Amino acid sequence: MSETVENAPAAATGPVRRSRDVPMLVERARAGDPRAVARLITLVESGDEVLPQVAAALAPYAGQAQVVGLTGSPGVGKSTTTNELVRALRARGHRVGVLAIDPSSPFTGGAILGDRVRMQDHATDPGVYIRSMSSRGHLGGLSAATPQAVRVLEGAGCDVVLVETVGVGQAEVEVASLADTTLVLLAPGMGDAIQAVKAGILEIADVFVVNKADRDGADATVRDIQGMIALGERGPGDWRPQVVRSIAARGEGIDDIAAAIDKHRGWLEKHGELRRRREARAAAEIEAIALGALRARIGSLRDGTELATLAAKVAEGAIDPYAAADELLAQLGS
Ligand SMILES: Nc1nc2c(ncn2[C@@H]2O[C@H](COP(=O)(O)OP(=O)(O)OP(=O)(O)O)[C@@H](O)[C@H]2O)c(=O)[nH]1
Ligand SMILES: [Mg+2]
Repeated sequence: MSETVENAPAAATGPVRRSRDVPMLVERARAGDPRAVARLITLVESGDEVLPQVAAALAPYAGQAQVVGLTGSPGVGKSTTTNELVRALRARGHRVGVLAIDPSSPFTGGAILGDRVRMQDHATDPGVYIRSMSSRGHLGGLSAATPQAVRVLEGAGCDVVLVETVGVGQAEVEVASLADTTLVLLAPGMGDAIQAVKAGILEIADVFVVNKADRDGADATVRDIQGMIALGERGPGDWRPQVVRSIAARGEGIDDIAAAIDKHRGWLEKHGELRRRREARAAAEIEAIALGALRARIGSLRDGTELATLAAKVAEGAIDPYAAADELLAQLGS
């Protein structure tokens, strides 16, 4: 495992060959072979037709890793922080998986992204898998692909999986909310705290990290966030989001971030929230897969004559569009 998982060769071609390969691939991934891990994630990322078999083979290993999401504006320091957290987790002896999700770029098959440069420190560490992922082509989108990639890393024996996403839109918020613990990174200035409220990422934050604390305005940003947290309604047993400062570029504050993650983990377990979050994650996953399948079937209807026939009827006023949509859905069920 002396390489990052992206460097492995492309998956073998031909669905029959791949389908026969699945149990063997999973076995190799279980044994810690980074090429097998890479191929499995590539299958997930590309929405390959053998995915149901991959998911079935990985099902027994579900829930074995702690999943930590890191989100925040572009350039706030997510990758730098991830890199440092990997170092801290390795020092504790954990096996670590990293998924850097890039929702804006098309399917890359693991091509080099800038992110990886900041994680090269761990490129030769056999206890670390690092993978950049983009899945615009995936059935069900990122919200379906990400948990499956997490399952691959769980199957490969990772104790902790760190998921980095750029927090700029709803899809990314969804991905971040799939984690057991979500870190929202902010930087001083730039009205970042206000942006966080607008983007709806405040609700998903378990821990706020004010990174780039070497810059002016860090105190004000911490105060802003604490003010917003104070306004939130919470019951006696509820989690109160933690606020931590860091200078990730110098490796400062990383222990505080790790301590906040541990504290949240303790709270999750004590209140049965870990199970609740994981069930919510599974529900979102099932929904995304089902909607993706439905969308694909509607797409194929669009290529056929059914939709054209219904459209002609609606256009000429013979039926209304709701009735037409009902008819279309009825055809999907048949
Ligand atoms: N001054 C200062 N710079 C930092 C700090 N942490 C990270 N940086 C720098 O900020 C820049 C962006 O860091 P990244 O870790 O790539 O940020 P990111 O959030 O992963 O960026 P994207 O993935 O592009 O959204 C790099 O030049 C880092 O060296 C910090 O604590 N202080
Ligand atoms: Mg990054």
